[in-house]
Amino acid sequence: MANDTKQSMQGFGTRAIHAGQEPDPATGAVIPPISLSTTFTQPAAEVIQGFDYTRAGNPNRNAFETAIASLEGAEYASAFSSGTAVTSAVLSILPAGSHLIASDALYGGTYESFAKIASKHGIETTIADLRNPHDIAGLFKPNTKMVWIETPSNPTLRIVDIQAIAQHIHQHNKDAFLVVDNTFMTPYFQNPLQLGADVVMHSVTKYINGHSDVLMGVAVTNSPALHKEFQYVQDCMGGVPSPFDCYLARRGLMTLEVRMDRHEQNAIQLAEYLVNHPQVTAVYYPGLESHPQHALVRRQQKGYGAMVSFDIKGNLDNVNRFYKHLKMAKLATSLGGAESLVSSPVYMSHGHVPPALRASLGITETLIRASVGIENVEDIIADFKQALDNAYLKA
Ligand code: P1T
Repeated sequence: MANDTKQSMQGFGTRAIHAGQEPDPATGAVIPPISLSTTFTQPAAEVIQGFDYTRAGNPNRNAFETAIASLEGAEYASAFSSGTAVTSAVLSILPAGSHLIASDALYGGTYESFAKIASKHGIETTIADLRNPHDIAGLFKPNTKMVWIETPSNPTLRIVDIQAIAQHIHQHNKDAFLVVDNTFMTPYFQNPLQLGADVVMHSVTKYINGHSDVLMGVAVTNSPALHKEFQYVQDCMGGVPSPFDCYLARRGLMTLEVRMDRHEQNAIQLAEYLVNHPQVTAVYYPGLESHPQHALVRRQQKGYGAMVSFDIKGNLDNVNRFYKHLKMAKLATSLGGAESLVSSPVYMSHGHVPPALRASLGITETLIRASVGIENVEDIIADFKQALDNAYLKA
């Protein structure tokens, strides 16, 4: 769906509430209703008035796509049924025999899409540490069509310099496009298209919907050609979200700014608490001055986000005792909801990533990933404190 440029001068929070969300012309309803109909009547065989079939487009999907395009400062957005469906959609537009370059620090499922699915269809992937952006120069092949980076990365919050990578691609390999997985940042904290990326993808499942009750993804771009391809994939591969999910995600966007501010305030305080904890051996959080890429973080991001990973002393027993004693935060996959969650990437989000690659990324048995929620921060810190204390007491 194309963005309404009229609204592009308004503030982020204003666009998050209004972009693509006009009152329903039929009833005046301020919040447009959920359009469940899968089909729309046509005035003539060859004429479509707005919509024809929900796989190709739907009023609720339009509203969501218009809003997220506006928030990324983009022309176009295409919603899919999950973040992973976006990855599949992007892979499906690459010609057979293509080569892609991906940063090594990726969500485990994205790694699997490249290493285990795309490889079956003749697409070759080079996985590389791209923290030094100049390293990419030696990786291009004549058939390199795409570079995919995730920054900050899941779960050890590594950063890739989007602008530097984009410059390399656009100078040396004009055929290739750059995709940035912006899930951890949301458009509120980072806008990769403005740094030279060609496509931004989000797992909408996370902060954008924000309430752990929708599975959805989106690809955002300023390229009419890429947008046309994504629209074609929506219609011809069919991995589109339901109207109800689009409605919920559009609703989630209305509070994105206030949620992200609160998430981040809480995360900063939890990270600072953990840094000083005697049982914590490492804290990964872009907002800490001790983050090895903090200067780049400050240049490229408008905020630090709310994912905090930390390594603790001991072994898996201590980790499981920590989980068992948490009273509020839940041990669960996923992130970005209002509630605080914790997880063990080595067994959960990155369980299928090869052990050597996991080890090089700092994903150990004692690494705990926290999605810091928007509860009262004293309660979050108190919960982590008592669970950490208990993790080391003899049973
Ligand atoms: O779950 P899905 O909506 O398909 O999105 C996949 C995805 C893509 N990119 C990033 C950075 C992600 O974190 C995810 C999903 N991650 C988890 C489910 C997790 O627990 O890390």
